[in-house]
Amino acid sequence: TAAAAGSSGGTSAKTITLGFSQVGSESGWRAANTQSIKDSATAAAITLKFSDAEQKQENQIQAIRDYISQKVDVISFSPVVTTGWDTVLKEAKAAKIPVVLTDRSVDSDPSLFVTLVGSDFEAEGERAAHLLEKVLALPGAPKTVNIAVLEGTTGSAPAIDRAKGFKKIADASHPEWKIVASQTGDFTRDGGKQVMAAFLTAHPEINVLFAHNDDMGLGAITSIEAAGKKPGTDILIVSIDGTHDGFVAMTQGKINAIAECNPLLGPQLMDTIKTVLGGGSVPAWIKTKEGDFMAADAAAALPNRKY
Ligand code: GYE
Repeated sequence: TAAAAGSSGGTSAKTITLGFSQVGSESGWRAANTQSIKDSATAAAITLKFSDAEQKQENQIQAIRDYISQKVDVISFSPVVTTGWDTVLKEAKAAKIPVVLTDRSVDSDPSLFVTLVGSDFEAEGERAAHLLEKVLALPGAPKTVNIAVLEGTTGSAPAIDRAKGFKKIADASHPEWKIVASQTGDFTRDGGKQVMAAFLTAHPEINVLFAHNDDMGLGAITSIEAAGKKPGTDILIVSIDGTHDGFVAMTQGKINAIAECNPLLGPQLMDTIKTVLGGGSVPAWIKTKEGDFMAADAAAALPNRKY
């Protein structure tokens, strides 16, 4: 009846429109994350407006402003860096559009967003350090440990927190670990390749590489081989993510261990959005479960990897 149609209020299944601003297309992890978000929005019958910020904060701020003016129901984004978000988050709040962060967090007043769906990066840094302990306990491992670090994007939550977690374990238990070089490779293969080439020239004593993601580790492998050294043997490598290509490099013995960071956040994100828009409450941080892998486990695990 007309009356029923007119009073469709609260319980009706209005289609949700989500405005999502992605970091960029910098890595294999990111490609899997983007696919997961697109697939799970379709599966959840959520209309997705998607934009790629090409690793630039100003592009993300612009995308968020566009979503506010388009009056989307909810905004989600993975912030490139941790700082500089207060103004635009306040604009979303004033427009009564909830913001659900995913993957990376911000350094802002926590009342400006509803929750974060993503990983514990500091724990990942600690796990990478513990994996390095295991790698260094294998036969033939060096006793003098000269570490090169390929950092993620400067100012990003995963770069800050992975460095912090790794340092925590190194400082607490490993006076024999020396970080001889540490620089950003921007989470890209090319960045890892370029920076590692420079490291190898300046610091021929490097015998361990901690890469904040697999892609930079894979780029570094190219430079290590070009310098006539054997990745995984002359230079031990531990990285983070657990992408398909990272696992392949482990099966080849070129990466020694990987701390997994799960990019398949889409289903949890869509569930969270539905709960939030339905008036339900959610925890301040919805953490992702992840595993640790040594090269010896890689061949058995590879067929079951989802990204
Ligand atoms: O590790 C890296 C990507 O924010 C967890 O971003 C993510 C990181 C991931 O570029 O590969």
